[in-house]
Amino acid sequence: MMLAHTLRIVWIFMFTVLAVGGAAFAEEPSTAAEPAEVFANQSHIYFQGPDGNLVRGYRCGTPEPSLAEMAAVAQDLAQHQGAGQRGRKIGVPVAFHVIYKVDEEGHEIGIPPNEQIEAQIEVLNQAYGEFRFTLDSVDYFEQTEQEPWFDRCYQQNFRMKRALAISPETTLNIYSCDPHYGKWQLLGFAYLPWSFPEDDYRHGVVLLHSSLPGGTAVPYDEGDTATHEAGHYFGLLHTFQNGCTEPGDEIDDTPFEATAAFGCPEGRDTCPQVGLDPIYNFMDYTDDPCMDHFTTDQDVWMIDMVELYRPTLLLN
Ligand SMILES: [Ca+2]
Ligand SMILES: [Ca+2]
Ligand SMILES: [Ca+2]
Ligand SMILES: [Zn+2]
Repeated sequence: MMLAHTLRIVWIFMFTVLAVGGAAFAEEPSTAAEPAEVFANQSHIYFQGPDGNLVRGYRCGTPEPSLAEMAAVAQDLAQHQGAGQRGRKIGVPVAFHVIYKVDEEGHEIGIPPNEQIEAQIEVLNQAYGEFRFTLDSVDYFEQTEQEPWFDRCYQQNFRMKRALAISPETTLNIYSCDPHYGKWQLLGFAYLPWSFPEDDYRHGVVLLHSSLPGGTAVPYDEGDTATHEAGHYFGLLHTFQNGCTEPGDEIDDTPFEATAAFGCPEGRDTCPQVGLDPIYNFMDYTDDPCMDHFTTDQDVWMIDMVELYRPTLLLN
């Protein structure tokens, strides 16, 4: 691939990070929202595990914004003199962090092939009309007893990111690992752009390593988990946010949807408002072969959110 020569492969060994980690984070909350709240109303999904058996889990662990939070965003937006269309794509350098473990027999678990990482960047570029993603760096972190961030990259995601994040104000940090909530596997999660300042290490996208394009997590194996989670990173909400009630997902050209759609339920229509459910949209919960686009208004919304909350990205 043409980007291969630009890769900086940085091996981060356990003790270099231990020196930075340690005691400082004991009182830090593990996640921004109570996990019980995030998953309270979610239906399970099933997908293929590495051994071919079905795994039960959740599609997305991104915390939903409250109505008060959305009102504040709407107010920011109303005062915003956005250009709306910029005429050129916004550059988004990606720092890709591979978190893995070594099992008792010495096998490395959770290291995606380089081709999958490069294919993931390509999937993002195909999905996003307004952004141009480039793979800026790839680094590898082997989990330790003290820093078990392959198995516990959800619970300890703030500690992990604090140790590994690279320039969050100019760079999209993506972490691949094995996120769980209790016994449930997560495909991925992110935080909305107004959740923290733009240079906060807690931003970024965390992915199940086998959700990369060509991974084993069928039917979530086209890399659309990253597309979906990056959508949250750029401020998009789920298409079923607020159900059939205003303001929905804040996007005019995505029809209201009562609940998340799974699989690919053609013709689904769960809200009385005009339009079929947006089941092909990247911000629903359908299978990767089903979801295939963002809408024009979602593109405009993401640019507005970058202008409001990630202005430093515009300097790339
Ligand atoms: Ca909508
Ligand atoms: Ca409808
Ligand atoms: Ca797809
Ligand atoms: Zn989501």
